[in-house]
Amino acid sequence: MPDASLLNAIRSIVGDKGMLTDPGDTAPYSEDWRRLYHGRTAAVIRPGSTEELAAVVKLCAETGTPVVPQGGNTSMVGGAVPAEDGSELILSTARLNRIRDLDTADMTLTIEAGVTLKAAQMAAAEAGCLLPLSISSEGTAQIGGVLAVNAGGNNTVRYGNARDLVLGLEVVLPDGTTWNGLRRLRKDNTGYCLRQLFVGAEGTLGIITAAVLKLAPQPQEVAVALCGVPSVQAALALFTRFQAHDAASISAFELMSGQGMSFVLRHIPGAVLPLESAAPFYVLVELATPRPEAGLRAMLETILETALGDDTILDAAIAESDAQRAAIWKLREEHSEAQKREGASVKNDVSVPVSKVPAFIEKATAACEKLLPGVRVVPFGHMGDGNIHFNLEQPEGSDAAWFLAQDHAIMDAVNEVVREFDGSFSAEHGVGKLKPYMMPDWRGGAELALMQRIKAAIDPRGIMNPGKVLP
Ligand code: 2HG
Ligand code: ZN
Repeated sequence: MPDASLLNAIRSIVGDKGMLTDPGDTAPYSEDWRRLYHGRTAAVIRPGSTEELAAVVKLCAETGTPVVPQGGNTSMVGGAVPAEDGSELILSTARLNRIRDLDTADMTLTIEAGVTLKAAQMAAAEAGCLLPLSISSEGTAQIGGVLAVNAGGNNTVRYGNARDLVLGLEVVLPDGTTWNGLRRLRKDNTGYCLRQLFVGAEGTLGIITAAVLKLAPQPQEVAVALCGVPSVQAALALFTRFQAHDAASISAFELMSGQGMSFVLRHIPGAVLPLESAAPFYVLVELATPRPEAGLRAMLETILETALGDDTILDAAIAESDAQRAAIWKLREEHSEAQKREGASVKNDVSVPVSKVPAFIEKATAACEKLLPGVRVVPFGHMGDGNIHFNLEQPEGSDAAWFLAQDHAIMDAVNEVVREFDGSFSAEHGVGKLKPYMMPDWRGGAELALMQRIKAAIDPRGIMNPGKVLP
């Protein structure tokens, strides 16, 4: 348990404004967004610089005090919550929030871990560039956490995951040493690629304090449409059609279900379906190009007209303004919030090969309905990259605690189908505290053993985000 002398020593490093100890102040940091985990901590430490953060970690290393790195605390898998026994300190990166450099010739952005993804996107846009990473929680999620979990999101189909955007990193290691790997080179073949070790490690190997990210040219033309489709198979056929026309212009291809959309329309103020009638499934397609006058809008219309003609889609609305574009995106991005307001849910952030998405959804739906009659299946997500949020909402009128107690049975049933299609049990949310028990089954043998050896080598005392990722 962190004692008073350690807390005083930390206070002398970060000052009063860098430390919260009142239980009322630390409570919001100690529980996750989904309110699945309720931890406790003696202090939330908010260093104002990498040097301060490193000095705090050094003290923690010397005293064997475990730390939980935390950014915007938007994890869906409890990745940033402390243990219930109060033994762990929370190390928040929120005050490391400077943009250190933006270079339009190198097309790089060098930023500190506490900058929100939204602020980073805006900084890029002001310079006429695009930071091509977009996730529903981008207003709150911070770059450090986004990289620590290797977030994916809406634009993976075009630009890859967070991992693909990282050129360099600055990391405070578990012994308090700072590794400055903030290089901005496009080619750098010098041994093991250490930065990729920390991306996706979910804070179990060290704390990312700054990063160099790749920028892309800002789109000059963007076209967005919402389509009602009769089935997931039809959504896949539509995707294939866009790919055949101009794969490089697809910047998002998102799937929603009639069930999920009904929750959004019920719970999210201002949400309106811009189609004549409800559909079994929906697709949000976004095309974008940095080339001016590329004729994207015309291409979108042509493809959708053909698709209407042969019943691949039932209906479509093309956004005519920025406001309409935002309104269509809102229908997709508010899915998590709407599901939360509807009641208790069990989430399965899974991926399968894109071609298998329809069969996966069909089989997983049947498996869940058999396991729990009345359960409401809410599949949605990033169809263009094969990442489906195969979420389940509690049966209407059922008890939330009873439903949540079945989470392992539900996740196991879904994962069985995921395995059949050679997918992954965690596509973009990470492993966190929720899924380490799945690791031996999915990543057992040489793979898990290697991960455990890496963990032991870099964090021999096991003080970095204990209980996360590894079983
Ligand atoms: C999204 O795509 C997020 O909106 C959250 O990854 C998904 O709530 C979820 O399961
Ligand atoms: Zn997602």
